[in-house]
Amino acid sequence: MRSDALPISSKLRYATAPRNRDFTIDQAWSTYTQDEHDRWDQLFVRSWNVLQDRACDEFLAAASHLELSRSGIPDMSALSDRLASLTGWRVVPVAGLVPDDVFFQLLAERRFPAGAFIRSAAEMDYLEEPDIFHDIFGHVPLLANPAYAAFMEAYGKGGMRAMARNRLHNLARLYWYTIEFGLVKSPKGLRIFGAGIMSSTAESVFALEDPSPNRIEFNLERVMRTKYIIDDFQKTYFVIDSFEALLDACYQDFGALYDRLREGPEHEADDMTGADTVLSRGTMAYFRAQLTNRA
Ligand code: HBI
Ligand code: FE
Repeated sequence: MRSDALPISSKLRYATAPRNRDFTIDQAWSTYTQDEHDRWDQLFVRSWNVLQDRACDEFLAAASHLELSRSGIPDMSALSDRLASLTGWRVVPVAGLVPDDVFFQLLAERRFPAGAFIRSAAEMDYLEEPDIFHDIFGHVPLLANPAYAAFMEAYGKGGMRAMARNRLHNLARLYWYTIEFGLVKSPKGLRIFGAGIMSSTAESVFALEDPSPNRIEFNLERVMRTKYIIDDFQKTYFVIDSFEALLDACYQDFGALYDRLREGPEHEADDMTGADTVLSRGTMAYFRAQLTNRA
């Protein structure tokens, strides 16, 4: 290699690495370049500052306790030892998105798959496939919370049943509106707990402070009936009372619920229904401006 040649992207490096039957790979931590470690540090500092007084206390406390920091990409094995001593969860390296059934099997075993690659310098604000910053910074701290940890394991176990009953799209909406984009009440006001929000500084501000989106109290069936947006901020954020309350609402056989979901309405991402407990009705101003910009 010429000394001025670009190093192979970390995404490609892992995509071509040998893979185990459960889709896990070797993180090969010593192969990260200084640039890649620096990119983690930049992402970390930026998010950490924005998330003070925006992320839920459980997230901030656990991130510190697990020693997530501005000192380079974490070694998943050492991080897993710290996490496992709290809730038994481990974080395992994968090359990228894994098939749904593999994903559910890993969660059912309290193993969270994390992309081993880090985004390129051109993708600091937006990327399509979850990288190590999203997966570790966004998802891992709350796996230290016992109720959240139990919810994720139950989600993995429920995934197989949802697939067998053709209701995966409904279950995926639950994951989306809680684990990825959920808000939680706190004595000091609404706080972020969703990993998709945590790993985006722009959405961390938008989700809590912008007048555009709806903020509605979490209701399991309502959420499972609601479509979502994958390429922009959410039009509706659902708000849970606590991780215990989320676990309680979902710790049931979803069979009867899946039967009901075969009929009745599907809601658009910005719909409101008469049964909603609305915390703030969005103006949707941001989304109208987007339409104009894109036209
Ligand atoms: N694989 N690595 C990885 N990470 C995910 O979040 C993930 C996945 N495969 C499937 C998947 N998510 C979703 O289809 C489920 O949440 C439904
Ligand atoms: Fe995620």
